Amino acid sequence: MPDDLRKIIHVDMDAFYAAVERRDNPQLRGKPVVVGGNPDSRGVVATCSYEARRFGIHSAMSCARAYRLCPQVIFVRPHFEAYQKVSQQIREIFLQYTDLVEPLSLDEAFLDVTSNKPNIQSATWIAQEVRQKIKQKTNLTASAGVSYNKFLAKIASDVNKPDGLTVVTPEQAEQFIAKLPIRRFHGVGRVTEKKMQNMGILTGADLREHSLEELNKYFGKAGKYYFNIARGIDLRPVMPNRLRKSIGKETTLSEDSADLGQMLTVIGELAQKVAALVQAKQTSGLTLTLKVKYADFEIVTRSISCDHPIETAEEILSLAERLLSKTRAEEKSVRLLGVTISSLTTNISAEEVLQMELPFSD
Ligand code: DCP
Ligand code: MG
Repeated sequence: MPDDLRKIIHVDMDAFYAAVERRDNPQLRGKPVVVGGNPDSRGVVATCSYEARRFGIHSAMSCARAYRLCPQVIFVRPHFEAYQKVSQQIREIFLQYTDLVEPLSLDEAFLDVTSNKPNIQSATWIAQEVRQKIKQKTNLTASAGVSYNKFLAKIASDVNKPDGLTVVTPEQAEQFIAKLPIRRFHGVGRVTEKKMQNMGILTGADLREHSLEELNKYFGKAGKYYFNIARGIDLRPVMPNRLRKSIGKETTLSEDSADLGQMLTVIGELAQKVAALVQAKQTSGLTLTLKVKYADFEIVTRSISCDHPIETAEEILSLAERLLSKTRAEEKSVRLLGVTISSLTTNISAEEVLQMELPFSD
């Protein structure tokens, strides 16, 4: 298929956590709202309402800073189960149109509707239907971008946020990209942005003036990618079910053991590793699972779900210890132990997934 004949939609909920909180608590409507940690401690902003964004508040900023920018801001704690429910509801709507749905996080996904279940010609029409159905089902708004590849659809969905739709046709792509600041290009992180600025590359148009040889010279493998996206070429397919569902680690003991103390030491080390991964991915999870393989190779798992996100090594260890007591570890001796966090609360894997697909990262 020629590379400009696919029909790709990117759907992204507006101010997702904040919108859910506002829906469920009418007192928050029309007010600057931050969802996140505690402003008195070292909490960060997960997201905020558009009213709060007007004061310069944004995701990943410290709550303390958000408070300084807007003292009347209302801080609310997240309700992950509500977000997961909405995530499931919108997924069901997407699947009415195509099975080629690639979630990037709880609130956003790519859909390839080149061929689709209801046989609708216009991807723009589908995007409007999807947005309407989301509104009906969840009472929340989503924005969508429609184009012929992932790169353009994703950027397009941001253009008319909130509650907007943007279409970039193959004819419009060149102009659309020419005007884009390079930091909006996926795969351009801060380091690359600086490097490009030093070369006088500020927009898509500037990028396009550089030859493949030149870009290869400065950016190595990534040169080809930049060369292509400057021309609106992005052949990455929409990959269903790419969403990371869990983060875990396991280890085989150096010798089978029936010693609880030794098992807890191993679990403590696993807990440290899992907590570090969870933090690196800026996520957390609601469910902890302990896996035990006994010396006779029988495998059992025990799980526990919390009403708050599990993030720290200490909490992982203490939960895992409780789970271990529900196994026959001491009796049967153990060969392998594993610790996994699931029901992830955010999915910063959006970035991760995109980076994984790119030939480089910075
Ligand atoms: N999120 C988070 N920490 C971040 C970024 C996001 O916890 N650093 C969570 C909260 C967001 C959700 O993920 O509500 C979706 O992220 P988006 O980037 O899509 O942001 P929003 O949906 O909040 O706003 P927008 O309207 O800009 O999409
Ligand atoms: Mg969003």
